[in-house]
Amino acid sequence: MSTPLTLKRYRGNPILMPSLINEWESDNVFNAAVVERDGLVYMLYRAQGLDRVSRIGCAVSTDGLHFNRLKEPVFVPEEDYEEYGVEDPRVTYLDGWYYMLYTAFSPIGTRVAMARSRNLIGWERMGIVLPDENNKDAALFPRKIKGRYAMFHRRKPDMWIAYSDDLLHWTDHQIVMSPRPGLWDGVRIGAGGPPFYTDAGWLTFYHGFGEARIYCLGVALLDLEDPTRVLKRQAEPVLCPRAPWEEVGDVPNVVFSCGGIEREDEYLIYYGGADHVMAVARVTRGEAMALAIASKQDVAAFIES
Ligand code: BMA
Repeated sequence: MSTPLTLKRYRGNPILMPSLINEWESDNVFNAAVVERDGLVYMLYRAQGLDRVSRIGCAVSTDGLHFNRLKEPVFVPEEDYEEYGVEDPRVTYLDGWYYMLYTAFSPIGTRVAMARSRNLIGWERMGIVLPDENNKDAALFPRKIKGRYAMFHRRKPDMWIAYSDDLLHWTDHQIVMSPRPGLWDGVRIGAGGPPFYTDAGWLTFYHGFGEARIYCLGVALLDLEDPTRVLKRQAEPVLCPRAPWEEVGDVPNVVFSCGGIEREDEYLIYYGGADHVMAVARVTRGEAMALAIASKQDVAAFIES
């Protein structure tokens, strides 16, 4: 591919910052799931206050850029397995429900847990879905694959997929992508938000870091029927920390996405900057589909060689 795909930052970033008015979100607001529903954009963001416990707040917008927050968090730790916090929500709409996969953090470690909602405000717990293992970065696919639910998850240092008939029991675990030693994502990778369905494949944004521990975002296109078949994975990252609020914050040099939305002609990718604020960047559908063209060119070059 001649010009690598890159995300263009919105000039008005950051779009959400900690609020000194609400103690529970006075320290950091970051790593949000974002969903469009009936013309409104809902941002479900991870928030930390002085107690450093992660809770999930909700902010609503008509344009996806300017948000009004609810005063109280919509999801807070209640179970033993969430004692230290509920982190990094990723939300998928499927069959009339919004499903949230999140990291439940407690003295036993990090577990992938699930909750569901009809309206994005009231949530009911479904429990831990990947028991007995430290895991995170889970995201549910927005469609079933060959009749089964599918989700990304992360067994260090790789990005994995698993399948389920009932959303509660997950089997058939397989690696989707691994770090690429020597590149920006050479040490550890994990899913961004749920992948976007396109005719050419699952458009997948993910995070990764290399030896310098700079968290960047990358992009790949995965086969619709078997996402472990990587049709294209761009060598270059699509976004790396460069703005001051990406380089300096609670954890320096981090851009970390838990999801985005698709519009008629573009994708809006939301991300946390330095584990401290929320921001958004965009890429047009045309630019994103250059990945599909590049994957076909790779195949053609391979056949000719
Ligand atoms: C990961 C997660 C994210 C965080 C990132 C960078 O392990 O904890 O929530 O944004 O590290 O600190």
